[in-house]
Amino acid sequence: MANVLARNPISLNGSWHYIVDVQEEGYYDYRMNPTRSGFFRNAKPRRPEDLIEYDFDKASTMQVPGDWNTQDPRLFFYEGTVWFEREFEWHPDLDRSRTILYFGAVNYDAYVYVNGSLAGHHVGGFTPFNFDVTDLMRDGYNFVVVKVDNKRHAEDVPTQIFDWWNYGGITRDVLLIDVEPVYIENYNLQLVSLEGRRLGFSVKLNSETAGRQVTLSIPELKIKKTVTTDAKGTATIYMKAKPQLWSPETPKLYDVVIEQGNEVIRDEVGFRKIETRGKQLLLNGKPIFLRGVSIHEEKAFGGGRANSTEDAHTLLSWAKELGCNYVRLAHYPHNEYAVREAERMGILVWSEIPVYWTIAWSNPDTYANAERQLTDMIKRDQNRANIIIWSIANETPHSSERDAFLSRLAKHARSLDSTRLISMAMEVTSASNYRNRLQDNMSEYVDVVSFNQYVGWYRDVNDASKMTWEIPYDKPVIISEFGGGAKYGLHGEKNQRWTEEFQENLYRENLAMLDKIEGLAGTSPWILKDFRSPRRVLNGIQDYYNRKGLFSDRGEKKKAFYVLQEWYKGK
Ligand code: GCB
Repeated sequence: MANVLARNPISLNGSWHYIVDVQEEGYYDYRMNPTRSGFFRNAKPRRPEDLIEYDFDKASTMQVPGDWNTQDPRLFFYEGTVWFEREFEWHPDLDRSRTILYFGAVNYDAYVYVNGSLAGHHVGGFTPFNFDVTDLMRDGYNFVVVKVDNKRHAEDVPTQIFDWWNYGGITRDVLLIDVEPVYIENYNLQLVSLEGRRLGFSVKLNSETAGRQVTLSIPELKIKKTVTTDAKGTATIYMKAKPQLWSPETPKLYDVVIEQGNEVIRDEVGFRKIETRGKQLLLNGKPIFLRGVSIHEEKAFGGGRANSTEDAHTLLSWAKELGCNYVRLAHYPHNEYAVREAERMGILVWSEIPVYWTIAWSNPDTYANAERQLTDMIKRDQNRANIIIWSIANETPHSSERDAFLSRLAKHARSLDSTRLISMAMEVTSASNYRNRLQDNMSEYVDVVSFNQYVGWYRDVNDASKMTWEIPYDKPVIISEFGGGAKYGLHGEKNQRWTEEFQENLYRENLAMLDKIEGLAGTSPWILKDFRSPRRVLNGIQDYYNRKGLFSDRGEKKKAFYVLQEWYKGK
C-alpha cells in the first residue's frame, strides 16, 4: 500500500516493551520445534501456581521506530532476536470494514502477531510491508507482538558481510490504517511526454474489482478526470497539461487529490523527464552534471538509524552546502521521509537495493528476495520526481551466475518502471598499471555506467595523475564512489594517513583525475558523514566508524569538504 501517510493512519509509534531472546526461547521448545506457547501469546499467569517465564508488562521499553543498538548499551553489538510488544485501544471504524497493519521497515526478519495470532512474516530490512489484520482485531484492548531477528546469513540480501552497522529493530513507522474492502493500493502520476506535455495517470485497486470510479484532481493545472477500473482493478488515462517542470532549481510540486468511494488521498507530485543521449544525461531535455555525495541512513549526530524528516533535513542541508544537486542513498532504500524531503529541497536521488558484494547468486530464494526488495522500493517511490536512478547492485564480483542474476533484476526493474534510468555501482577492471578499463557484461543492461574507484586510498594517490580511463560504452558515466578516511581534528603532512590533509590531498588529486574522464556525468564521493561499521576496528582512529566522511560523526567539516565544494562551484 503506497502513500500510507495520506490515509489517516493511527500511529503505533512510541514506547514498546522488549525482551532480548538470545536462544529464541520464545519461539522454539527445547527440541527446537516451534512452540505454541511462545512469547507472541503475551500470556499472564491466571492462577498463583502458573509458570510463565516472561512478562512484557515488566520488561523494559524502547522507542519505535528506532534501532536497539543505540537505545540499550547491552545491545550495541547484538545480532539476534528481540521481541517487541505494544498494547493499544482500538475501535472499528464503522464506515471502513478492513484494517491494515503497516511497517515502514523492520531489520531484518519479522514475525508479526496480533492478539496472539500470526498476522504475517516479512524478510528484508529496508522496505515496507503490510498485513490485513481485520480478523485478528478486537473492539477495545489489542496487542501486537513482533519477533525481530537481525542475524546475518550468506543467502540474505544483504549477505553476511557489509560495511555498515547492522542496526536491528523496528526501524520505521508502525501504522494502523482503516480501509474499505476495496481501496486504492497504488497509483502512478507522471509526465510521459516532454514535447507534447502529456501526463499519464494509472491507478490500481487492492483487488480485481471492475467499475470503480477514481477521480484525479490537480487544481493548479485545472485538471479533474474520472476513470473507471477494468476487470483487473486498474485504470489508465493520459491528458494534456503544461506543468512547470520539477528541477533542482525549481522543485515545483503540485497538490494532487485522488478519490474513490469514501477514500481521499492527497499527494504532492512533480513532473520532469530524465533520459540519456549518448554520454549525456538530460533532465527536462537539458544536459545536467550530477554534483552528488553518498549518504548512509544514519542520524547526523551520534549515529543510530535515521527515520524522520528532521534527520533527513540535516543531512541533506549539509549536502546542499557542499553544492549538491544529487545524492546517492546508499546501499538500501532509505525511509520515505528522506526521499520526500530531498524532493522538496530539489535534490535528485539514486536509490539502491542491498545487493552488495558476495550475494548467493545461484540461490533462487536469494533472487526472489532481491526482486521483492526492488519491487517494493519502486512501488513505494514511483511518484517521486527526484528519483532518477534505480540501482540494482554495488561492487559485485564478476561471474556468469552473477550476470544471470543481475540481468534478470535489471529487466525486472525496467518492466516496472520504464521512465527512470537503471544503474549499478560496478568495479574497474584494469588492463595495466595506469590503464583502467571498465569492462562489465552488465553494461548492456544499464542506462548509466557507474563505478567505484579508490585511487589514493586502496591504491597509491600518486597514481592519480598518471591514470587513463577507458569506458567503452556510449552511455553517461558516474563515479559512484571515491574517497578516503580522515579523523576530524587530526593534522599532519599530506602523506600521513588518517589526517585531514591526507584526505584533502586525495580529493584534489581525484577531482583533477575525474576532470579527464570522457563522458563524466556526475559523481557521489564516499561519503557525506562518518558512519558506524563493525569492520572498522582501528583503535583511536576508527573506533567502529568508517572515517571517509566529509563531516565527522558529530557534524564537523573536514578540510576535504572545501575542496569538493570549490570543485562543485565550477560544475
Ligand atoms: C566501497 C563500498 C562501501 C564501503 C567503501 C569503503 O566500495 O561500496 O560500502 O564503505 O567502499 O569505505 O571501503
